[in-house]
Amino acid sequence: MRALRTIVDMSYARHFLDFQGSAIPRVMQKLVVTRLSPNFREAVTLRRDCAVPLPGDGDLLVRNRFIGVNASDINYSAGRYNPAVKVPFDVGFEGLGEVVALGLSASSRYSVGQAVAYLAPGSFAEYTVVPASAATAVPSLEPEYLSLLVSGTTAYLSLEELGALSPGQKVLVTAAAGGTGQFAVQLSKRAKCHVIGTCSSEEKAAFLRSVGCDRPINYKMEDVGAVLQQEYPDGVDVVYECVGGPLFDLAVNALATKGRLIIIGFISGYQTPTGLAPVKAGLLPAKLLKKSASVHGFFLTHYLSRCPEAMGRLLKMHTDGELVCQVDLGALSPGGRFTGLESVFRAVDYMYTGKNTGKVIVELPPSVSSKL
Ligand code: NAP
Ligand code: X1H
Repeated sequence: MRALRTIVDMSYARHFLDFQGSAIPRVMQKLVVTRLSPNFREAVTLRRDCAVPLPGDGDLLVRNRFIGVNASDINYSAGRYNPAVKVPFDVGFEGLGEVVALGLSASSRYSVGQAVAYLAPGSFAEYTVVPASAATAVPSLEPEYLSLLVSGTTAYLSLEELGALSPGQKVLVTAAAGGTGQFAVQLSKRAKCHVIGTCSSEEKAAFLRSVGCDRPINYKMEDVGAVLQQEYPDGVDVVYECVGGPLFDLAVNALATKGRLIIIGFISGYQTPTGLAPVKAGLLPAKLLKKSASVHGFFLTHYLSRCPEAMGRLLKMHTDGELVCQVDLGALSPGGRFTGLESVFRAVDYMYTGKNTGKVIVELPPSVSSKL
């Protein structure tokens, strides 16, 4: 009944609606793409006078408490997802917060006050309207749960659909200490594989060891190609490839007979004008043929129907203490913890200087998001 009343009140007297002591305001802040560019600071503007949106029948209105930063936020702000897109448009793929209002048909599965994580556009805002089908109930408002949503499910589903992992196989993960790489490492260990992970610092290498990575390679200190040739002369069976460019070429060369390389992304190219990270593709057909090896692309959007199942499995592993969800809220970044929408800019910069360990997450404290 409370849910029904809430949506009715939302429509007619939004300003006066009371949710557990804090009103839903009429206006809010959000980040908006105002100019297409992969330079996030040039592309995106913080707007302070936006109307708080109303949920439709099948929707939730979520007050965001944590928002997830993804490498591809800059592909989105560059208009690469949809070259026909017109500015202004909302940005941010995922968030975690509490349901503050909801539509009638959404009230059969969700209720006001519930903690949810969601995968839907426009999360870089104080409030976001989310289709109920894009949300997952989570036990509490902890940022760790948000790391599972895109980053965790990407690793889970890509390795399950395309990895064909079996015990004893060798798995190479690039950007292994990052948001999604950390899960690829742990899920591969869980499948009893030998895991090699590339990263850019000794701190990240130590983190990788702590989550079971057998052979962290700090590419600032060691030559990745040489390590792979000397220590893995028979090659690696699976590559979870996030970086692109020269690292992609090294990974292709390192594939074992019947090896599978999964293209998760190519972050080393995203800041360039084309967004691409060139590889030596000319030799690729011959290299793959000689080894009966294969290269697969994986894009989470094409596997959304399997996300609830993946999220359920990952949540259980985490609750059972079998999966570390490393989150990076910027405590060690220049300028400190990422708090408030204005700090999304710093969080993107931080990711692109390669400093993050785990999933980059920005907190929107309740005092900020409930301000009238
Ligand atoms: P992330 O791995 O947490 O952060 C980026 C990491 O990549 C950095 O810490 C750095 O680690 C490395 N890096 C950053 N800039 C780089 C550059 N210019 N050149 C080389 N390495 C750089 O980010 P994420 O959001 O989880 O994304 C990782 C990859 O997964 C991206 O390619 C992203 O597009 C992809 N992804 C794909 C899907 C999908 O559906 N296919 C879903 C989620 C993410 P080190 O230098 O220590 O390696
Ligand atoms: C409809 O399918 C797609 C797939 C990818 C539409 C757009 C893209 C895209 O913009 C991406 C993308 C998305 C997610 C991700 O994790 C990585 C990437 S890389 C990328 C892209 C980069 C440069 C381009 O010129 C084209 C696409």
